[in-house]
Amino acid sequence: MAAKRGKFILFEGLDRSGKSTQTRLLLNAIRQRGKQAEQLSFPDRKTLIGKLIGDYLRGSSKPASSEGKDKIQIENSETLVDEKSKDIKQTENESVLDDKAIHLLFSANRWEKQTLMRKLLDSGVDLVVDRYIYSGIAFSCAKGMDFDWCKAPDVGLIAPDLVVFLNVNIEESTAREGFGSERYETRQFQSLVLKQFQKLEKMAVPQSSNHSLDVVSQQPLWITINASQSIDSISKSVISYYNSLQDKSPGDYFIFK
Ligand code: T5A
Ligand code: NA
Repeated sequence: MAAKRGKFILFEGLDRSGKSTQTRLLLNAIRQRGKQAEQLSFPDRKTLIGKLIGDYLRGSSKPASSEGKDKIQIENSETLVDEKSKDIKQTENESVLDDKAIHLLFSANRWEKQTLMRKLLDSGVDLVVDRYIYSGIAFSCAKGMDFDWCKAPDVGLIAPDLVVFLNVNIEESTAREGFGSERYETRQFQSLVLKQFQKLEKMAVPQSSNHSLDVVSQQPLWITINASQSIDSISKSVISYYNSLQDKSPGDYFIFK
């Protein structure tokens, strides 16, 4: 075990807010100092669970709320079920998963990485993570699901030392390259998700607080950065927050409550 554990930095934000870009830049900055750092992204689409999630996300560009309506209509109409049984089976294979089931899969995808994450942190390796618990809660609550229900499966996970919320203007993120190719990628749904992230932000330790507060409150520090700035100036702010994080010993983590 290393004398100091690695730091756990998490990027959160709407789709196309620049998380992957900033994850890569922070990772490079840490490595340039000769420190070990690893990147993790959630969902991790390479695991068995991640493959199911990937199919779900690619399956439809419609937000789940509108899909729910279709499902109820199908369930209530026997004739429609007879006529369309083939279609229904096919749709099931493609992308129909109950909102609660997909929520639990996203959470399970985080749990399946916990042993690895602890091992890396305890051996002094920094973790730079692209989406985690907060995306899990924000995207599901944006469908109208209950906050406590959504939070419950993630309770007990290692929480990050620092959450960097990339606060992008929706007009801008939805105009960025590639937007609209996956489920959840509609302007309307993204604005519902943003409201949920803003609720989570209010519950976290505010940016202006003295950093020692994070130890007292046992909560990760949350900073919100204007993600419409240049890639370079966002990266500079992130690195200065990273530099101000306190050292901790192996095994000494925040645990998500
Ligand atoms: N989800 C996820 C849940 O519902 N529950 C969960 O528990 C979890 C973990 C996963 C989806 O699943 C949902 C949320 C998501 O809808 P994903 O694989 O994380 O999706 O995909 P995205 O979030 O869409 O990730 P992207 O890679 O598409 O977006 P990023 O990483 O935020 O953005 P990035 O860095 O790739 O940048 C996008 C574009 O913008 C440019 C980049 O060059 C790139 O072209 N860009 C900027 N342009 C101008 N100014 C800046 N500052 C810029 N920064 C980046
Ligand atoms: Na996306």
